[in-house]
Amino acid sequence: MPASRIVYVLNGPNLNLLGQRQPQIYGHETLADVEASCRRVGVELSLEIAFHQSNAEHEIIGWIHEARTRAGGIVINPAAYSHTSVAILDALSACEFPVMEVHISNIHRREAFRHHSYVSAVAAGVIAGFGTEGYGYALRRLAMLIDAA
Ligand code: CA2
Repeated sequence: MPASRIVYVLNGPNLNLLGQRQPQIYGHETLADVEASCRRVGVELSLEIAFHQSNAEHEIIGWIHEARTRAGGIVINPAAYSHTSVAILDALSACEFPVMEVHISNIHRREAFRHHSYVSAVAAGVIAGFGTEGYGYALRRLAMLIDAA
């Protein structure tokens, strides 16, 4: 598998609780379901998926640094760090490949503090409000960008 076809799918804090609380906002799928569907789409698109979740900012930054030298793109749902983390923005800025930002909910129809994401400034695209299906759409778009490069 060439490095360009390895894609990191990174998930920020509290996304380990998916499917367990607030289904009216985040749906009924668990993070394990999201991982399984990313892997299915990955097989279809000939992408190798490195799927991770952490509640710790430094761990997410570590995976971004790892991806920088061994991957062809990142799909990231930074969760609450979207709205707070210049450190994650800086780590993503050091990546030369496309970054797709995903939000399960439509952050723009929620509280004002969710309307701004630091990550969007370096994202090739942003998907919000498509539920967990957004991960698959992001992977498809990333594969198109990788194939076109
Ligand atoms: O809509 C999204 O995907 C978010 O990135 C999710 C974050 C939120 O802080 C962002 O504003 C939008 C929250 C993730 C927490 O997920 C939970 C899932 C189930 C139960 C509790 C939290």
